[in-house]
Amino acid sequence: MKTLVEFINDKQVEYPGATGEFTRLLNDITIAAKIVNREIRIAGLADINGLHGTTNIQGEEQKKLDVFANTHFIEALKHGGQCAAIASEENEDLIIFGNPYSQKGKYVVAMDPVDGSSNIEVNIPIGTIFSVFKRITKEGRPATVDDLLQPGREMVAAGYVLYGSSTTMVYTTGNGVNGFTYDPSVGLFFLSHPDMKLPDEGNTYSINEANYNYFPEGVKRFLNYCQEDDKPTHRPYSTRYVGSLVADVHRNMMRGGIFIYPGNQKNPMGKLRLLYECAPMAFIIEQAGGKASDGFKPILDIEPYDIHQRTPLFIGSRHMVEKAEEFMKEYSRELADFR
Ligand code: AHM
Ligand code: MG
Repeated sequence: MKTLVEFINDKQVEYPGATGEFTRLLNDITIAAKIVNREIRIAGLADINGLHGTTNIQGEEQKKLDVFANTHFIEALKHGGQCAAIASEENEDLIIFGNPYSQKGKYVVAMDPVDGSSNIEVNIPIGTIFSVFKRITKEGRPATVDDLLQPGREMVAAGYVLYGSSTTMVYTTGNGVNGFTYDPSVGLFFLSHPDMKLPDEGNTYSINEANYNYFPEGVKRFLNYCQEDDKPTHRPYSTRYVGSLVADVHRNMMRGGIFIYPGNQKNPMGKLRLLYECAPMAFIIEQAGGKASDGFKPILDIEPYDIHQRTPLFIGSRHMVEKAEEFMKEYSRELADFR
């Protein structure tokens, strides 16, 4: 049984000249994930449920667990010293570490410490999402927002932690995807899902259908397609919607399927954030053989202009995402230029 730490260390050996900094960074993320996991597992007993009494940059009320997880991930990365700055869903501004003129960290991180916050109190799976970039500004100088505003294709690593019936960490460094399950009795993640691959087809679609009336025509047509009777293609498909992106994407990762959070008339760019929700999930899914798009082009090709910007998301099994894109291109073409 290989542990996550052994796995990360073994990978480092494959890169001659590797300094171990990236390895340390990933290990720090793992440590924070374990601390957050411990807290989640006692939610309901400890006083960790409920509101923190503050709102984040998106005007959403922060839960106690949002704030707890955010603090622990920030602390872990700060003490490690490899990370020069963090963009977090919970902080309006970039968090820049240390004396700005003695920045040593080579990397910057974007993260959603607790994704699916609305599910915390009702004991439904939630997650953590992160992406890692190499900074483009010079080491030794303060990191800037430009270090984070890189297209997803430049990412050096991305991962998610799913706090579900078990706790699983899935990550990629651009060379396949591997999943690790946490064994609480020994406090270690073990490799449980080596070289994860997403089926090209699936028969599940996940979308918040309550917004149907506001969806673009292309999405409505795709949903009609999913609901049609057609034995050879196993339609009608099934709907599954947890309301935690990590859980919905992880299910599709294991079984195939598509997750959609489209733009709608009220929010043309949808709800989900590019840097710390959509792009890392897109990197993982592409590495596992799937596809992620904004309906017209790959999520990983989007040039970010704001650390908190949003994007529509179509993600999952390759053929299903391509089908959804066909409908978008045929019936909602006018939105393509809007993005
Ligand atoms: P959060 O980061 O504030 O928790 O919001 C993101 C979550 C995703 O996990 C999930 O897919 C989506 O919001 C659900 O939104 P909705 O309730 O509109 O369906
Ligand atoms: Mg969140």
